[in-house]
Amino acid sequence: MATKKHTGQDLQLDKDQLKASIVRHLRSTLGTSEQKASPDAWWKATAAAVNEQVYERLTRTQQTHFKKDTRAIHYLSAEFLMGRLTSNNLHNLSLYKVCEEALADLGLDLTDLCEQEPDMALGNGGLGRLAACFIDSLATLNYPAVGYGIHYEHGLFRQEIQDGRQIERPDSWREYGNPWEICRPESVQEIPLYGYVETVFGDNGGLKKVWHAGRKIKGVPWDIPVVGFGGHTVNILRLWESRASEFFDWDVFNAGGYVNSQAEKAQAETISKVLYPNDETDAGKELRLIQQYFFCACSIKDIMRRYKRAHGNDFSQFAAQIAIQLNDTHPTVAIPELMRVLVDEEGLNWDSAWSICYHVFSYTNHTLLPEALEKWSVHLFEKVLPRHLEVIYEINARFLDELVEPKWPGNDAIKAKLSIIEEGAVRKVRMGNLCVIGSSKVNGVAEIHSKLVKEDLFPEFAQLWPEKMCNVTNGVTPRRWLLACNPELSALYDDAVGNTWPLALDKLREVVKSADDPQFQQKFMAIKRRNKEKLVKVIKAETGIEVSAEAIFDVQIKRLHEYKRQQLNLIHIMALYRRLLTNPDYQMHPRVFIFGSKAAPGYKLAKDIIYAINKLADRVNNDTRIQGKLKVVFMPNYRVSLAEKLIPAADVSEQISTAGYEASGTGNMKLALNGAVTIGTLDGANIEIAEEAGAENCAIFGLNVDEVKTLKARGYNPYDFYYGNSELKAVLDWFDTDYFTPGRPGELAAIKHSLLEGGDPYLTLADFHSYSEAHKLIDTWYRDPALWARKAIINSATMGKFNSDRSIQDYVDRIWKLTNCNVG
Ligand code: GPQ
Repeated sequence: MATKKHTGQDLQLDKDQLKASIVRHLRSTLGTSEQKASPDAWWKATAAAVNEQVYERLTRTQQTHFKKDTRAIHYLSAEFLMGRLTSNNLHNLSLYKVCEEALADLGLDLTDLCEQEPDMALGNGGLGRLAACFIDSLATLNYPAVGYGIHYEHGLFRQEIQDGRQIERPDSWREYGNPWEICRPESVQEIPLYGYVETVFGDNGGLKKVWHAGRKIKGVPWDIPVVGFGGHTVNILRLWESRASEFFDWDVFNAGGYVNSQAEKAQAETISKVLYPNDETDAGKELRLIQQYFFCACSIKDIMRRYKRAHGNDFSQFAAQIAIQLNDTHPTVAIPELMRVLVDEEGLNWDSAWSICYHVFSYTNHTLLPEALEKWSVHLFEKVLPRHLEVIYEINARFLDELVEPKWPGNDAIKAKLSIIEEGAVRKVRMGNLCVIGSSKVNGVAEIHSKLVKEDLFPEFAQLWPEKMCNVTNGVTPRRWLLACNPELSALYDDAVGNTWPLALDKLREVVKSADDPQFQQKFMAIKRRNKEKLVKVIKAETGIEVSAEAIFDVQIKRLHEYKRQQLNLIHIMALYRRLLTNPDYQMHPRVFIFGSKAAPGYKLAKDIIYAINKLADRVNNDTRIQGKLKVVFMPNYRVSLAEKLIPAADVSEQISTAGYEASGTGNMKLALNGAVTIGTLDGANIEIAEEAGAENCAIFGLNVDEVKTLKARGYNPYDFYYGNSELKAVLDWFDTDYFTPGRPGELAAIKHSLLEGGDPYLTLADFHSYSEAHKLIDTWYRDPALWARKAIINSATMGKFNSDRSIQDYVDRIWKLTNCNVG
């Protein structure tokens, strides 16, 4: 019997069919005509035509999953940074070319049309984008998976730059509708909050807890289909929107309380109104805890509903069927929620319920920064989730008595450290400890990070459960981050190694043998050059700044944080500028430093650094004395769709965090994959990138993790470096002047202050010299075109390990134990 090569092949469309479908949707779905349709209507009609394909495959996937009933993973994440979906869905359905041609026939350009789509920015940065890459890989590898999160009405703020300063504007990604989401009223859930707990006699004579909620909130699911590459599996991302439980409280309304009933409605809707714009800091707000509980409780109910449809009230298969991944501590409250549901509502005894929970949950840690490890005051917990606090106390008591006491008899210090409850003036619930105690596996996101999680963050837990701690190095989807964003390089790779690399990124290693081939080098660098020329236009359009594609494009794109050290890049650019001013013959290839970064609105120093970069840019870009050798560009409103334009055009990738602070990084992977050479510290995944590409193809600098620890233990004094390096001193003293802020001296002084009196907690000054030397190396390399091309090619060709498909397969093998479910 002939095997079908491609499931879903019967659905493939040709150009004319797609064209007809787009026009039909333009008329019948969008209610307009070819003559008067706006670009927005054309985009939505195109999406609607594509959705015919998506929904059919979604239905087939769901039928297959129901029939096969194998274990599924439920990825709980407060953030999914999806970006745009049009080009991604077209690529994954193998419809991109067809659609391009269909639209061309209609006189339209697909790339332009894709620009109509607002980014779905329901995340802050790396953590949210990782979740988006992971659900792409899960669908691509045909694993049954559901992503669960929050349907924020407003995603991450839109950043405007006014006189060099960041201004936050609301993001309204779905103001005019979004064609990729479907509301599912049939799966609405109701969620309790507040109230009190009553102890009553249960049917079997035992005591039973009943939570009388003070309020109820409705959770309305919105599904975003997640199309795997090849279009076989279409999973869903289910995002919960909060609504008031009853639209109108008629009694209140009739009694003249219209305003009150409206206030209730507004309060309920507030829960999913906005994404917290903090990255790696604990917001510590009541609303944030409610957000977390809201989406976890809705998701657990949804998981229960689906499980019961297949298994009724027999929970013996629950742990075998259900895996739940906690993406950082934000969804931790899912653990006591599942315990509550199993014990209070389903009547299981504690031990059975706990055994289920323990086997269902796993936790990924994404940071070692203490300020990011969430803690909630016991008082707040008691008010919002009174029953959950009781459950947490019970989990904690059993853990301390049954595990800690036998292992460390009478050791109160260890008990205090491992307890879920932090004692003190304000007692707190430690979500990290709860995660570790309630999960069967805990993973970090790069080798070094996982080692530090084990040795520094949770050493006693690692002693208790050595087999619980593991590593899964992060990855990125090569479909979005090479195939879709860099079409010319993709085509070159198709020619060189065949077109299977989007599924098997390791294939690109074959290209290493061409790294010294002048013809291949020429093609590779010509593509980079054209990508840079495209970016030159974007830079001009967005900032008015003129840059030359002849220069080295040196890119630092990531959230603004002291540990990521944009300030190190900043002071190094100032040093270069000073060198050029003091020595007009200073030898360097022209360089454009490009930044893209949002600062948390309340993070004052981060905002000052953005301001300083912009003020430096004003001065440098308009200084004719340096003959255009140096340009500085701050691209406003950094987001996924902008990353897709910056990354293919980058020559140099700045990955310069203090060693031990960047858990992994994923931008580092995307940039190297597109042929940028990394200048970086031995931190996070940089270490593994250098292993794959060869250390000689990266510019590694700075203190390593051990050296950072040693220096800190010895007592780090930034003044040693300030007085020990006259260039560094001169650069820092510049901050006190009005050189960059004419007429307003001292406006940038906070940066200098943080690096000296502030103690320079991230060792910026300690790494300055080594960073500056690494940049000299980059410059020397670049001035040898064959050498540079070789390094760029090798970087791109050796990133196979960082395919998020590999990460997902590691999760499957080490944690989730799923079997693939091929959709027929
Ligand atoms: N990360 Cl805890 C975030 O983006 N936000 C967070 O709140 C936390 C971590 C990042 C982390 O900084 C990067 O090093 C990782 O590559 C990324 O998570 C994904 O693991």
